Amino acid sequence: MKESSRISCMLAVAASLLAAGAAVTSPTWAKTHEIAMTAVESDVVIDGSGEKYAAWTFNGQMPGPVVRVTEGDTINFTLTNPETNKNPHAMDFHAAEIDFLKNYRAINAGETISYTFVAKKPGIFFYHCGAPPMIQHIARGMFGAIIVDPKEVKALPKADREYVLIQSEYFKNPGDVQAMFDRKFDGMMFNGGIFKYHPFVTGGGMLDAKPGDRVRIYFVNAGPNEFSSFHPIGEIWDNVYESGNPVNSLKGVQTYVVGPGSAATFDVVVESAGAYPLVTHSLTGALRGAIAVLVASPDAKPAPLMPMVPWKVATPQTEITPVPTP
Ligand SMILES: [Cu+2]
Repeated sequence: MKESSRISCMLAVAASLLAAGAAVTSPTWAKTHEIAMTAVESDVVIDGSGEKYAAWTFNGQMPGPVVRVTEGDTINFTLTNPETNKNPHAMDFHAAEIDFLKNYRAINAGETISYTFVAKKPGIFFYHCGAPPMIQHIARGMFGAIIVDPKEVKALPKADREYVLIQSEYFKNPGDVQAMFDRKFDGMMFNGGIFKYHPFVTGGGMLDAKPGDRVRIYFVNAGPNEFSSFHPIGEIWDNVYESGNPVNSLKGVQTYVVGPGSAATFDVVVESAGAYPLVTHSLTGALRGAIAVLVASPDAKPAPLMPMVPWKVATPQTEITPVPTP
């Protein structure tokens, strides 16, 4: 080989390596998302009678907003802690793989923090405030979900309907940190409400589906302490994906345990019209609020990922739930 052709060959190899490197760091499908949230210390409604709770939240709602990106996407995240707040706050994304000390540190009221991460692994992930005492910041409402869709669109079967369901414990005295350490919860919530998706309870709603639908539940357990034993009454999970990753696939599962700080994707194909309560089969939780009734009916309407968040109860039905007299 002549010297000139050897050099041009080496240049071609170098160029192809550079191109390959560029493809690794910046794949053509990947997007960049600017995601900003604000820590808001304010009341939220936690049951169908309009009961208020002194929550700490992301963006004034419990749970915080659902973040949805695709595997390989970059997230530029900013958290603002307004001067009007009284407490430090932070943000920890379980979908990120970045330094905890630098990025998940608590910021004081009046401060802002920004960091960047690439959502490298597909699935459903928890996010939460990590400011001390973390047990209280999560119990008071600073949690949410981020869905990282697989870049391969056929990695999961096509779902007809999708919902995000986040389980968390309710402590009636939001200042009683000792009760949180002692696991003395007063209620169990799905998406920040007690019996929020129970149509027979005052102010309750439901999750809608049509018979034959493949319903996908992105399920997160915010805790802070209790395990969820997630079960569809009258049905069987067709598929469960641990952490929502398509490679972690189980079939024909009756009940699946999701620990605090974990998540899984559950698919159920509702065979026929009817009601299918989704519960934690740890019954102290279900009977204190963690029941979401999936109702299959031919005239089911389209629904958002997280129905009734934030929960606004316009007219409490006092004939069913008496107003306490002072
Ligand atoms: Cu916080």
